[in-house]
Amino acid sequence: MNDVLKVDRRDAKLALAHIYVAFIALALGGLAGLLQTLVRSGKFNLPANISYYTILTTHGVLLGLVLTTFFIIGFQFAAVSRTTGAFSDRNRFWGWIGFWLMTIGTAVTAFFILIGEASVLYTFYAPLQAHPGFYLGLTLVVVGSWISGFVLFVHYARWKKANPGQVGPLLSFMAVVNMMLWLICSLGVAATVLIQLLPWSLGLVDQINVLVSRTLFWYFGHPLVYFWLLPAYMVWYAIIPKVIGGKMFSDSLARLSFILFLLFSIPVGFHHQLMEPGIDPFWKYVQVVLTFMVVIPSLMTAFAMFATFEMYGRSKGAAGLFGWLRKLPWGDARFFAPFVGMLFFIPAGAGGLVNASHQLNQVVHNTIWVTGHFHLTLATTVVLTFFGAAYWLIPHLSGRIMTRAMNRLAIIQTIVWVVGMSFMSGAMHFAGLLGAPRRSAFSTYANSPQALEWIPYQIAQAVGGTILFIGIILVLVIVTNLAFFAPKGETEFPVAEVAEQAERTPLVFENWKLWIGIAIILILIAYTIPFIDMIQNAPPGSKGYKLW
Ligand code: HAS
Ligand code: CU
Repeated sequence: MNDVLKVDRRDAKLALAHIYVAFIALALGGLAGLLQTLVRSGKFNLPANISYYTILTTHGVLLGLVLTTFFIIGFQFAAVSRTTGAFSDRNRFWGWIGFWLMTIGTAVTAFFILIGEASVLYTFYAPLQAHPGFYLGLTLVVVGSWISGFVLFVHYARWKKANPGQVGPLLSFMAVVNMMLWLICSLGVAATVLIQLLPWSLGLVDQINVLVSRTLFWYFGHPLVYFWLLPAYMVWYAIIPKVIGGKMFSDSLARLSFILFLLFSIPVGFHHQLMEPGIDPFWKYVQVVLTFMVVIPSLMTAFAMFATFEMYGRSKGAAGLFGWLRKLPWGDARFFAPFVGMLFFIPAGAGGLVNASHQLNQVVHNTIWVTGHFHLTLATTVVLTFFGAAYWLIPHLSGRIMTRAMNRLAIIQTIVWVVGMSFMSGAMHFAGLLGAPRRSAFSTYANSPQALEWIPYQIAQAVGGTILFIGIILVLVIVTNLAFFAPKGETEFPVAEVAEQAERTPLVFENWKLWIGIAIILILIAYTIPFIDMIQNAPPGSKGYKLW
């Protein structure tokens, strides 16, 4: 097997370019988030003419779509280059094309949001209608990401050809699965944007089938959240064991969980549409069952992480049920930040199960509980893992080292995040249970007693949001230091080995025809009949609304 220890310098540049854009998005999106929580506390008004919904759209697009996609693609380029060798010049060239398309697309989208022509939030739900430039910009982002995906596929195929009969390196395998997931699901958002939203916002047609567009969106939107999660799982499975000085529990289990994500992430979008009329309850039920199937690979991941930590702790002489906890390297930010992410995923995932249960969804849907849910999953579990990865990835790529002082700051950053998020997301969960809506600016709803009940929680959200903004400043300080100012030197790109007692990995995990075939069959089962129904029994379409 190739034993490439360093990411090629030219690949490093490509990866870093993506990561820079990601952190710029974090800075701007984080500022928007701070402003939102302040507005919603009722104690602060935005300066003249700036709408809450413009800020909210900026926040969701920059953090949910831009930060994630850029960080993930940059990280995956680095991980694949590290484990299967440098990209060819031609592939790297296409990688840059992908990068520029995504960057130009982001700039175009951001422009139309900021001039107030696209306050449609990050889900851009019809019948809210944005300027065509908003949809065009997003299309460029998606097309750019597809190109980057194909670069990975071609590179991986070349490695497989050169190493016949061998299992591909785990991190590269995982990156390939994640990009396949992304490719299959983003066809849905491409379809609604190109066939429905764009012609409608250009005025070529004046009505839109709202249910079809939301269905295509969620066909994409749910797997999207796993496109964010899987790179975090790459770090947990394949990198954290090495960071703590241990070994990976099982390579096969890691691959199996990724394949299960490929199969079950997509045919589940209806769990975002449980309250929507026009979908037969039977098909909602089918997709809820599949949603509970996609929980299994996360439970497997929890098991594997416990096993890894416990194996390591016991190898260091830990005794008792939880003695291994004391052996973990708590002072190492590369471990600490992702570990806290794992810890938060326990309540975050439990909240997801609540959401997916039809009757409970009636209580929480469209309330700020849901916002609380994804600030635990995405903005804590995934984001803290990305921060933890950045602490070695950026210096590895920039040829620098993380100083002890920066490591200490990163530990403080993690704690600040935990405190800020506990206030903010905790308050969101409680206020949501009391009925506080999501996606809405401050209002007392004519002083209705119910709305007045929410205010203390909204103040807690603003407190949390302010603390989180301090966390963002801290991480930006660290990242800037690691990219440009830290002492020069060699930083390891940690990649874990598998424990001796683990079984050999079977080749069946790379039978792509089989897995993609099953994924497509599941998608067809879950979507064909309800989709035909939506088109055949469609109510009159809707004109576009600009409510801001
Ligand atoms: Fe979700 C809404 C259901 C996971 C993100 N979700 C959202 C939205 C976002 C989002 C962004 O069914 C809002 C979309 C919008 O704008 O409308 N979600 C789920 C379920 C899961 C889930 C069942 N969500 C995620 C992840 C996200 C994410 C991951 C981002 C990264 N979600 C829903 C539903 C809705 C929803 C409904 C719609 C709500 C509505 O009405 O609108 C599951 O995948 C969760 C499974 C996870 C677990 C946890 C396993 C725990 C692990 C950690 C182990 C810890 C260790 C450390 C080892 C079961 C792996 C331990 C150490 C110690 C010492 C203790
Ligand atoms: Cu979902």
